[in-house]
Amino acid sequence: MPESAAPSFPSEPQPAPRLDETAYDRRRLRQWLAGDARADGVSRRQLLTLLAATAAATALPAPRAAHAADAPIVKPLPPEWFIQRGTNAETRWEALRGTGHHTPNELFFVRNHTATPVLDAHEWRLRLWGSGLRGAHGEDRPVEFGYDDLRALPAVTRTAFVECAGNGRSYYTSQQGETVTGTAWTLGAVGVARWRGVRLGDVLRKAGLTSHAVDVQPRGLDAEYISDGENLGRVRRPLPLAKALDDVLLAYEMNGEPLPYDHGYPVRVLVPSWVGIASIKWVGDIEVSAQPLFSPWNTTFYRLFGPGHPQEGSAPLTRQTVKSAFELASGARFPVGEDQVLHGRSWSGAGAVARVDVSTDGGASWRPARLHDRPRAGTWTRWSVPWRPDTSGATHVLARATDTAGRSQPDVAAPNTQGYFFDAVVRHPVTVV
Ligand SMILES: Nc1nc2c(c(=O)[nH]1)N[C@H]1C(S)=C(S)[C@@H](COP(=O)(O)O)O[C@H]1N2
Ligand SMILES: [Mo]
Repeated sequence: MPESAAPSFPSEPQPAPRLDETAYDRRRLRQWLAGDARADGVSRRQLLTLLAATAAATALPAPRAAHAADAPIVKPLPPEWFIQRGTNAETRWEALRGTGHHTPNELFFVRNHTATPVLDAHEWRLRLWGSGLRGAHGEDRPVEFGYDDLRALPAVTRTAFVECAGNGRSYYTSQQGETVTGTAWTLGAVGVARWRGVRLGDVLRKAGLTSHAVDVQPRGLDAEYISDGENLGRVRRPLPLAKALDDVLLAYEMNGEPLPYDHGYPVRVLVPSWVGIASIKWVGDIEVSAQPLFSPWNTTFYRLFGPGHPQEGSAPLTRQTVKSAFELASGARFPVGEDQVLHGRSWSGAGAVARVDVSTDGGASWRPARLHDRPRAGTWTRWSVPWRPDTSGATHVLARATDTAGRSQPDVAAPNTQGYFFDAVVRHPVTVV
């Protein structure tokens, strides 16, 4: 999404009669986003900033339809922060150096099956329906909540990572020689934010949850997903009721700001410690079912297939594995004989990371890293190690985390056809000059 991508058209449509400048300005910005307005001499970034400000600050009615942006991702993606991968954007780990425990919203990775829809919070409704609710709440007769209804419920805040199940996928190929399908992420499909919202459990109970309910299935308002020519419908994935009632949020804030468009505005599901696909963005409805549910996202996708796994695939993926990353570019260069401090972060879906060992000699010797966070479940622990490289040449730095559940990163990750759950120690190339 280069800056020059701001669309311009030869004939500008005449603006509608202007009743209210604020409302009109917001509509104009949306039209621009949809490629229907000119923006000569104004930077894309400036317009996006305006757009975010009006979305956060105004409560005026706007057209119901979601306008698909002219690019799959709305926010700026400067190449020093992101690696663009199709409809997705991977955070560069070197850009996280010095950013604090929480990933700034502007730096947070984006995983979109299609494109970010630009929704209006005050037109938005959350619809709950299904056989697990009291009363006859079919899809045509849902229980509805508006944005203000959710905002009026007790709010909770929690720090949690969102990580794609395919994070680290490219290392199956580069480190293990395996062929896998899917986005070739390195380690930047993860971020930590402070999420604020309401408990999904509170909303389910208000909607009339019965003791017969077993699964809930949130569904996004983004476009239907076409895979290999087949329309799989809108992104949706069943969540067992036990998890839904445990620690799941319907989040409307990220790091103290309204959710950015790309991260689910106005409301997303946030499922702590689980694979990112569980955290449905732009949630529009939730089926509450007395029967178990299936979707492509817990059958075809997000199970482990291939030799070493059951024919029908593993159980659906839930908690994330253990991983570590250096806040360092691949191939970073260091002067010989000078004192360095290497920084990184480690995280796990099964518990806190309370121990990290680092090697600066390609895995020959290891020493414990100093931890910079009190280890907490559901988020990462930052760490550092001093290093004085004494011989020039190419080498690898490695980090191995151990979580409080006793899981440690292996040398080799269990291969699977779709390249999920790469948890092995990554050999990070560096050069001493
Ligand atoms: N509606 C919807 N929700 C979605 C997705 C999507 O494409 N559409 N992608 C999922 C996947 S695979 C991941 S990893 C996370 C990424 O969240 P982020 O883009 O906020 O980082 O969102 C999940 N929720
Ligand atoms: Mo994902």
